[in-house]
Amino acid sequence: MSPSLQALRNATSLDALYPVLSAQCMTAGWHKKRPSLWKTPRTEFQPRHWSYEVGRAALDQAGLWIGTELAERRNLLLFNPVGDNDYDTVRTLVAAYQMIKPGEYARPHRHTPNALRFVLDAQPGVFSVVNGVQLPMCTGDVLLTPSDCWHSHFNDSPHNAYWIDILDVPLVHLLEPMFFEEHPHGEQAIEATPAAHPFWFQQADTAAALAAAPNHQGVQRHALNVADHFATQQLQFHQLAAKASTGTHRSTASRIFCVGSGSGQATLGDLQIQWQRGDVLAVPSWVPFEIQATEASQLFEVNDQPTLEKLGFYREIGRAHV
Ligand code: GTQ
Ligand code: FE2
Repeated sequence: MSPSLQALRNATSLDALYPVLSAQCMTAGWHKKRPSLWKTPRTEFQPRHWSYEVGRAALDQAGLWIGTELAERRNLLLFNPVGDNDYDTVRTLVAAYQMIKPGEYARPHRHTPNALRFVLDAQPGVFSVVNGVQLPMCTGDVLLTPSDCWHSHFNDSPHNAYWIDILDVPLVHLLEPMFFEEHPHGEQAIEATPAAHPFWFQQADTAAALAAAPNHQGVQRHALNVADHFATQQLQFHQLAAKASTGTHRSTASRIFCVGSGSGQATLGDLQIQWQRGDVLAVPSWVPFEIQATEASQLFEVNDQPTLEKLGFYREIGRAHV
């Protein structure tokens, strides 16, 4: 008989059994350290707010010493201060401010995580190149770089350009299908410069769609048509009239809001904050939240609702109109 079987047979009580089990990497389900099930969602992630004024000043300052040659990307990750996390913004998504200076080239690479950019400040001449297609980055635009697409960014304008990156890297960390590759030639040949593209959502089109959307007590919403390219994330704009509110809502999705224009306040769980243009709000899973506009405002939201829906885990309370 093996020594471990012998030790099991020799045990004369449950307490004597546990260390023998433990040596075999077995734990008695009735004797585990932590509960494995609980009544309603719990998250360690905190509701949070980041200021664009601060993020932009930090990127300007960093830009004195770090270039895209060395950094590949000059980005500032907005991490949630939970445990030793220094990357994830919410459980499945990371948000970052990125800046690129005139004449700089952020060299191409590709990765399994899906990425998107919401442009905060860019003059004509700033571009993302996605699989050889050159797409302009103008203020208020959203650009997709779906999983495994080559992407690089460059700035031929005379001013620094700023945007917010949102990626599902934390989801890829959880599920572990990470692949990353630098482009073999260090630059992408430009094969097309289209006037419209399914990866490019221009602010003028967004504004028109929002204006035509149903109005629910001063709130109009417009979802971007990304489902064919993005399996994990949903993207939508909210237009709030002055003094309008989203109403209180909670769901099992994690959400990131970027302020495109305007200003206001929000209640995110126990956190009360004031927001303005360019700021980022993080709403972890099951945190009740309400966003109120002081002046007419446009918010851009990215959430992981499609991931939860595909898995059958999406639940929500509140908000009749999505
Ligand atoms: O622009 O390719 O903020 O790959 C994080 C990872 C930006 C990018 C980020 C990235 C990028
Ligand atoms: Fe990237």
